[in-house]
Amino acid sequence: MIYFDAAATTLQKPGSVTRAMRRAADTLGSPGRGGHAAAMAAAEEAYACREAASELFHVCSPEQVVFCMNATHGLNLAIKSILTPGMRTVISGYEHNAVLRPLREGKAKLAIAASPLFRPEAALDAFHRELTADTGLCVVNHVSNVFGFIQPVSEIAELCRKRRIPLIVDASQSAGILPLDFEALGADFVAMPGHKSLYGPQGTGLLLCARPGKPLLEGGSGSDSRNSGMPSMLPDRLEAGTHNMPGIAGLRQGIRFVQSLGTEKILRHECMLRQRLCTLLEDNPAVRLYASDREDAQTGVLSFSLAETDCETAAAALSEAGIALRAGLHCAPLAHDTAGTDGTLRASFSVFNTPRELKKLVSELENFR
Ligand code: ALA
Repeated sequence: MIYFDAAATTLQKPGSVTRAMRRAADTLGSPGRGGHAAAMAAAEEAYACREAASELFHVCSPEQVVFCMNATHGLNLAIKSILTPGMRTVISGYEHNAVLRPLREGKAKLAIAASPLFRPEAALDAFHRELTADTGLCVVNHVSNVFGFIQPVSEIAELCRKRRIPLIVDASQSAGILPLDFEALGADFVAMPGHKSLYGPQGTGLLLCARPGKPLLEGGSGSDSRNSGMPSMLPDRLEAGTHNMPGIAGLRQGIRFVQSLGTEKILRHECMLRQRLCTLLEDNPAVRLYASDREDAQTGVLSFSLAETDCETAAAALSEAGIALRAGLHCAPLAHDTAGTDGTLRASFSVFNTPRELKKLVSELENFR
């Protein structure tokens, strides 16, 4: 199979990830649950993963790195830690349902800082306008999962800091691809999955926390057990229940893999594939590309549509031909509304994809001319 769906999940993982998961399943107990060798080894592994993440994302202390099941879990934790009903909440026009649904459930008063695709300056202007004095929260994704649009998150964060508005960043599509400096950003929370560009397994995610936050789950933490409430300190406060140690061990190796390559090289490779695919598809009049010429505005994610064929039908045909792409709304209807699309085909790459694989996709798309 040719796999171009890294924005959903990276399928090819470094060998070190799967080896670490196997070793963890065979040897690790649970951190904080017992003083025996297996529990101690688990505590060391979990701490080493927090350390690796805090190094990669410039988090002051490894304790501020909270393990989650995925970015959705982290975003729910973050949003529910800050949001109160009726709170004016500013979001970009490219947010995912992982942001929209908890905000709606929490009765946020939504204000959308909408801007055209691949125009970071316009995005910043929209946030400038919308981040009014009565705003209680701002949530923004670093990169749109549908279009790979890189939002000016540092500048938005600066606005939020100046206006004293709490900020949550959804780094689902940027963690492992773009540099991310948590301390410099000054966000309250940054959520990310482990299973996309950090090359960890499904069932892992991280929430970087600048404040203790409110637990979504209460239960055993392996600490402060006489306390009838959750401990006040991180990470225990937000990590009730037994940890996913095979996942955490795999994620640690995924982070090490990203560190060994460097995000700059990873981004360059994925953008090179996206640009080559654009060039190769230029001759096909049935294809409409959603792409930017600006290097600072798009990652290696490319959405496109076909003149005569609906995207789900095309994705099914491509799947038959052995090519995996995601089609439809990508759980982000707002992004499509903002960009004026009603579903797209999306090719998204990882470091394991090669230019040779693009040719097969281009040739299959000839069938839709
Ligand atoms: N949000 C993920 C995607 O874009 C799952 O496919």
